[in-house]
Amino acid sequence: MKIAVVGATGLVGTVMLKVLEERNFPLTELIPVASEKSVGKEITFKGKKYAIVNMDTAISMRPDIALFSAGGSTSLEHAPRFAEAGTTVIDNSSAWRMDPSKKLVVPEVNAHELSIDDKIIANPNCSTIQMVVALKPLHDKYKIKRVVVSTYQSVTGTGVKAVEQMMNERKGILDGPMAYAYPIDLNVIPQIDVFVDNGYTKEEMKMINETRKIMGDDSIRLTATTVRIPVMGGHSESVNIEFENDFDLAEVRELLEKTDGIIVVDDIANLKYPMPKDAHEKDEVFVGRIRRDESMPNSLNMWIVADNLRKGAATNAVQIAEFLVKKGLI
Ligand code: 11C
Repeated sequence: MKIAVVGATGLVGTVMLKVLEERNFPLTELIPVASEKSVGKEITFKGKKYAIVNMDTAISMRPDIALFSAGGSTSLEHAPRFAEAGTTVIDNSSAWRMDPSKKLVVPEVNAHELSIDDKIIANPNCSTIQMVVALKPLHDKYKIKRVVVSTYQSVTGTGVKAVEQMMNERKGILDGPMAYAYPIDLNVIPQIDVFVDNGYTKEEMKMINETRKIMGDDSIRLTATTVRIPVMGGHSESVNIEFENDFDLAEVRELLEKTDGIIVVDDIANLKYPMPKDAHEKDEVFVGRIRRDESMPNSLNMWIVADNLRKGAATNAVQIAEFLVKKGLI
């Protein structure tokens, strides 16, 4: 199994390599791919050194799977070239997500949709992934009518420049390069990505549109407010859900506890609830503060946290690859 990691030197690419290594992915050859300025540099994977190559070299090596995390325009240009060479691409950008001919996959939710003909598979946005993992078992049981979500998102979602901005500000360096329009340390910015015509941001619209596509149900109504906070380690979400049918709170908890990939941390007597500092470098989605919304019938509140670079990006992509291998779909 030859695996290419496109964008191997970026924040998500680096975590992809780590996750492949940790999960002992059955690869025989690694092909790290990055921009021309990194070509020739070496990365170490499982104690072995691999030279970074460019896109054309990688395509000529005909990998079985290419994990892409190199941005939308790179993906639009190069993912089809890999696919034509017979490689299955799992793409972490937003380029293909809403393309009706491409699957948008969170393995715990809809891996069953995948077939051998899917040569470009889209990996969803981080804030969407962690939410749908928790929504799916509840939707199956009680049918979701409406979701209201507010996010508290880590600066790592923006990339290295944002991490540097926050760390500089923390050290009192206030004239360094800015990833955001405003200081992020000691601040909260109610804008993630650019605004679109309806007054929402692109991040908010991704959460709305991607959730419906992954859950395969356009009848679910959603509204989102996405917010950047000065935190690393993971995204947090306050999620309010209205169901068609009533639920039993103990049963909700049991359903979540039984779901693959979810860890329920909900013991308020001992002040236990999910936090990004605990989710950091973990592959699971953490759910807590599970309680009835007493202002509405059939409604629930919960708090969802996950490492946005892991389950929100790299781990989800590697899990898709694992599923393809297990089911013989490559
Ligand atoms: C953020 N969710 O936290 C974004 C990053 O579509 O994959 C991921 C953007 C994407 O800023």
